[in-house]
Amino acid sequence: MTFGETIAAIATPTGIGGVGLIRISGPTAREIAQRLFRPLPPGNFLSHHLYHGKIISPTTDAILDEVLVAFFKGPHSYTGEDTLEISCHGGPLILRTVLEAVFQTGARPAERGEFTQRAFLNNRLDLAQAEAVLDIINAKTRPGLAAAIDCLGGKLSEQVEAIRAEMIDLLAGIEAAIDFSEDDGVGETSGETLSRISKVVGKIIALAETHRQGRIYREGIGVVIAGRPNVGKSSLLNRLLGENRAIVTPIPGTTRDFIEETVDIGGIPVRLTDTAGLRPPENAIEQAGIDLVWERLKTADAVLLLLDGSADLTADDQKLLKKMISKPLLLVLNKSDLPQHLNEESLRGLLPEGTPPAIRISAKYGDGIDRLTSALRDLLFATPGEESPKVMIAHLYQKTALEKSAAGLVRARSGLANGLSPEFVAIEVHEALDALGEIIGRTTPEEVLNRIFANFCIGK
Ligand SMILES: Nc1nc2c(ncn2[C@@H]2O[C@H](COP(=O)(O)OP(=O)(O)OP(=O)(O)O)[C@@H](O)[C@H]2O)c(=O)[nH]1
Ligand SMILES: [Mg+2]
Repeated sequence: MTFGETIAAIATPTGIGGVGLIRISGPTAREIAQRLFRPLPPGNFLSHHLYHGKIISPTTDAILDEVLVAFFKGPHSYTGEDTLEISCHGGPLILRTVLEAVFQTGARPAERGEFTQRAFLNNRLDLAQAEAVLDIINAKTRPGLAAAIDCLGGKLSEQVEAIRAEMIDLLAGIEAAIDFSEDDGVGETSGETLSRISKVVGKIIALAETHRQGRIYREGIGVVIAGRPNVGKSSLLNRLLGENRAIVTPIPGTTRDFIEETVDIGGIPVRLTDTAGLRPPENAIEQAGIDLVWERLKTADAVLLLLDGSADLTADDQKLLKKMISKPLLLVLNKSDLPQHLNEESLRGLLPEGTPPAIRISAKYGDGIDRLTSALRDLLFATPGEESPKVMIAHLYQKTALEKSAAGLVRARSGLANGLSPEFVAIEVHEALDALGEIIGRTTPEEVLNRIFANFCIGK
């Protein structure tokens, strides 16, 4: 597909660098090279060749920069259409000036992600791969980067296509049954069909379950430090960060706003949030701070509930514990350097089975911090040392699409088991197929596509 308009943008970040790249894609890419580049090569610009020369202003012929240009003839280019790349000197003004010259030849500014969107619409990439481009750019951890590279290479797409193929096969069998009369032996094959459906459902669910790890690797994880005032939350944040980021005082209610910083825990970026102490608020400022804590807790992946080990468990502590029990929770008893009053037995009855044992630390002096970080790592990766799956999904809409697909198949299976006529069973399988297709962009609604590409930067 060629689009009517040629688009152009600076593809490198703003600021000063060795080289800055301008990207141009569309039907007039080669014409633009002919208008702006000197000396003109004999004949024409050849695809996949690099030319050294100057860019001139199309209005005054003034030399704007000394550059390298590369021309890529569609469909053998990133977008699938004719593409020109101009490597300029990497200064913001020079890039702006050359880009304006490109606009003077009739190209228009590219929207966010529009190059990749064109690549997708020209079938150079499917949606899972297009998303992987963004994940590669944004990768924060090595495992996250490796997963995104695999996804761009087509590993997720291959797996989804393989499941689709099985579903299409199933559908063919079910649709064939529509053409036969009821006593034609459909009953005999349906047992086999049921177990094939179950197998496919298993595969889809297994892929959906990789979302938790995929997301951790892609985005890191959010951990909120919560507790009563003065138990040492800010001291713990400072200790884990290795710097005095948050104010610590003996006055309860010191922290009002939340403070968020990222620390590396075993290669996983953990966004740690220090919060206001939770108690009945004394004024509107404190109330606002406490409201924020509950907001942050809603989206937290895990909670460090901090208690003061040198004091008895209070009624407020117990209330907080009860409210947080639904989250992955680590109980931390601070101030281990002082005589200890908080008895772990008093906690046991309050916690559900399987809660990891409380950890005693001294945020002030650093005791127990290693134990705390390794317990946190174990909490995040439910099975310690768990191997990461080969193919992971990193985006929520992918998980939702998989769940929708599995649900459709489950309905098909129970329909079949209950003797529903094959026409209706086929409808459910069609829905399951469509849902699966959303991951690779076969059936993705346009507004979802637009939202996805709007997350890209300009020039990608
Ligand atoms: N002895 C001892 N004192 C500590 C320890 N951790 C914190 N403190 C002291 O406890 C007091 C409160 O510490 P903060 O870190 O400000 O407590 P907080 O939970 O952030 O308090 P708010 O912001 O008011 O909710 C300060 O005087 C700290 O020095 C510890 O491990 N041992
Ligand atoms: Mg504080």
